[in-house]
Amino acid sequence: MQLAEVVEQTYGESTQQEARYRSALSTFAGVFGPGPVSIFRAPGRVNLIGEHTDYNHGFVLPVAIDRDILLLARPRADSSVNLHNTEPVFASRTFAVGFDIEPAEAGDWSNYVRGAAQMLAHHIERPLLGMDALVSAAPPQGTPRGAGVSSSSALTVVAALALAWLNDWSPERISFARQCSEAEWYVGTRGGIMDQFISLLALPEHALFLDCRPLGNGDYHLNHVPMPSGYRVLVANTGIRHTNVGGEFNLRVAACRAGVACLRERVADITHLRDVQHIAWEELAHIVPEVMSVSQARERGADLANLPLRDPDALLRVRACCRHVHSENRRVQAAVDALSAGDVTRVGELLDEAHTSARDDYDVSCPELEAMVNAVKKIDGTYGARLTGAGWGGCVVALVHQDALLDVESILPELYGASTGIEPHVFVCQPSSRAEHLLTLSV
Ligand code: NG1
Repeated sequence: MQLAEVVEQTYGESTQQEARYRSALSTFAGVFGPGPVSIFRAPGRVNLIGEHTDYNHGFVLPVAIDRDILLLARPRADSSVNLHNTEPVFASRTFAVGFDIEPAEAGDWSNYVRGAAQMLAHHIERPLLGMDALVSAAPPQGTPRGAGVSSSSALTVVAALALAWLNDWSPERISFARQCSEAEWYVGTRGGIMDQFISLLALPEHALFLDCRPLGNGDYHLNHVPMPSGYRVLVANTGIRHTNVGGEFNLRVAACRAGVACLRERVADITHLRDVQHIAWEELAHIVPEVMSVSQARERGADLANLPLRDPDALLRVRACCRHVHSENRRVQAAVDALSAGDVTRVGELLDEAHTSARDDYDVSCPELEAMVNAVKKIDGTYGARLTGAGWGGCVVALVHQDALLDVESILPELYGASTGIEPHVFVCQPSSRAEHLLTLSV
């Protein structure tokens, strides 16, 4: 197949995308010389609904977005990985594939590729070939960074996919997605599985229902849910960068684990809030105290090991946090039903309820997220609006009818800017396809 055909198959007709690929190919030839080159891509994602459920073994419903990372690669005869980036702020890097790859300094872009390479070295039981590789991830077609659309996981996935393919290793996708999520721990965060799963398993025009509870055999229950035609996914970045390394994220995790300890009174041996999902909340609420301190939660038997918590007197809003997780899991299931029935109005209501629950029960909103949600709601043709990702900043997600796209792109930044003084980054996307090797050609 020719490049133009592959690009059209992946994005629909797009002269910008074709120009982006041609420019990356010519940069590759300039940096690494003429010869064969293989092209890989991995999409970023946005979570439609299912927030703070993944680490409670609950449900999520992400979509892959049509903003992706390209990696162009040629295998080497040795184990070196030579990395070049089309954006000059990301300096070129070299390392050797192996069991124990030395990390670059914290925050360095190459660490995502190092993590992927080290993971593969542990899974492929033979010496691995390295690669000469060019990464192209610049917006607008690339995944924006720090915008809550998981550009980091897309880089991990595309690097792992390329190295696996160049080394003739074709793993089964679900276990590969799990391996990629573990590969990302290399950079020092202990994230969940959602981002790598959606990047590797997405279908065009579908969301992915993912049950984050592993089945005994290492498998997961997942289900592709068709998105209604004529609608797009709106992602509106507040411009407030959130970080999960501050103490608040861990306090929410601790509140859930405290809830688990208390709920053992009702169901012995439970390990995650997921284990009480089948019981009506009204039967559970009184078992969970409204508030507990970190030290009270420990005394009650909460498993807070490996969770850095600075202040033993910090208060955990245990009942409200557990209520959020319980109700959110049910909303995810209801959203799957509504999407499958093409009932966009119902999906919008569920997104709105999810936002209220995240704000009032989980307490993870902030004034800018509220301003963005309110601004989105003022535009006809939008359905629901909720914070997506951990909260405290980042993005709002909504569904939008295709007839309202122009309004969204012009009016939304004005409305949000007027109430916050911040110029937001707003984009509309179509659910995209999974990470793939697209083509091998000569330059
Ligand atoms: P974001 O804020 O998109 O990085 C974080 C967690 C997710 C999930 C959400 C809340 C990491 C890397 N990511 O997402 O796994 O828990 O918060 O739903 O920890």
